[in-house]
Amino acid sequence: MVTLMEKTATHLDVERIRADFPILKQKIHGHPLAYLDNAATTQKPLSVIERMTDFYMNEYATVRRGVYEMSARATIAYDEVREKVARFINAPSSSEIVFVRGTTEAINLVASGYGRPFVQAGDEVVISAIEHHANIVPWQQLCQEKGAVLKVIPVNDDGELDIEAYQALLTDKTRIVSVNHISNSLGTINPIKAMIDMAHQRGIPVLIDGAQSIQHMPIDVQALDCDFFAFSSHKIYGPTGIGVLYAKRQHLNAMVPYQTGGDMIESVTFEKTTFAKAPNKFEAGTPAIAEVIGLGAALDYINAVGYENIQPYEHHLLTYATQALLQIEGLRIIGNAREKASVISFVFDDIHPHDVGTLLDSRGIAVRAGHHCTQPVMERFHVPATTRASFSFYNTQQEIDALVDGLRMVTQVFR
Ligand code: 7TS
Repeated sequence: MVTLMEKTATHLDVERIRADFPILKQKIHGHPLAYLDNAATTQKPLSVIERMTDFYMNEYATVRRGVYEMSARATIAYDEVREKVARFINAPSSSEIVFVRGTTEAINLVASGYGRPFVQAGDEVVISAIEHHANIVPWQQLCQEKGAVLKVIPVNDDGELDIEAYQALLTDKTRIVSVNHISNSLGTINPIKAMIDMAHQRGIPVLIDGAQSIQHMPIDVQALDCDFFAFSSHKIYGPTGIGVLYAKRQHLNAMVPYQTGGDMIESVTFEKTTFAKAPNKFEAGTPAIAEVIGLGAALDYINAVGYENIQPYEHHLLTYATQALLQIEGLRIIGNAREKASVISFVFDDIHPHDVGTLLDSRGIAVRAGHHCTQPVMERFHVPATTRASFSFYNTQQEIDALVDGLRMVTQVFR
């Protein structure tokens, strides 16, 4: 299917983009849907939906196992997506791309596969104060098991990491640094290139949790020189149940398998098993075949729209929304970093975020209210929860106007 979009260097035709996303046309409680929860998950363009449907209708078969034609074709299509992912993030080789269920599984894989052999008692793991639970708990568990120490980079009142403090946290005992590229609850874009360079000066590998950056900006893992990069397909307009771990080959070779079973072996006897090479070593069991195909279609879609068009437009939405929200009496934005993605968390000191979210929903506006799986961030900013609006390139200024009107109603109802 040819997607309906217009690509020019400076202009994004949002109405034509929206035509690619059938779900956006609906009404919720009688109001046009304003889907502003893109940091949680993104909607799917027709090209992704139709590619997966077509695959199931005409091409579906298992991969890497069958001798028959359909399996061979499915395997080729599947392997092509691994190549496509490698090109998308500029990985040197598709053998450095491991398919996983999502960012959460990617981080767990590294905490287990890298952490078990290389982190010992007394060693240190560095994360930041603004991580998603997916980039806290696996490391905390590892540290507990090993008697290692979890160190946390502090964050200032604007939501920016304290880079001097970070540098001071890096020691001869640090075995890995694991930080997000963009905070899901504050929108902060972290200076990851500088952070990676600082860690590398001491020979420390760095994992970048790219769950939030992948939908907003081009990623070049070679330019970043990160050791690991993790993201989820569902946050870049692809299906759920599939994600990517990029890892440098030397790490993949040194890491131990995370799960064992079919597809990840070279040979098995009752006495001994030898493992396949990466990436297969880390992909036990029948993979999420149609989801991989869908991810490939999503990457094609983003390439066609172009980050060069997405970035300025989303930045415009961020600026427009920030200015408009600050006009609302009593509204406080949590997270005022100089470098921000199109994610805005806010609170009213006298109205609970769940009430805000519920009232907005009654007007068809979908936002997230809660701790956003970042409880330590809520504690740091002394709020129980926030309301979060997060914008994609398919959102419009009118939807932000609807959000602002909705919030004015909220303040009238609750005051
Ligand atoms: N890391 C970050 C920075 C995230 O934002 C998320 C999901 C994850 C990891 C986990 O990704 P998953 O695909 O494995 O679940 N963040 C959110 C969110 O902000 N609202 O819902 C999910």
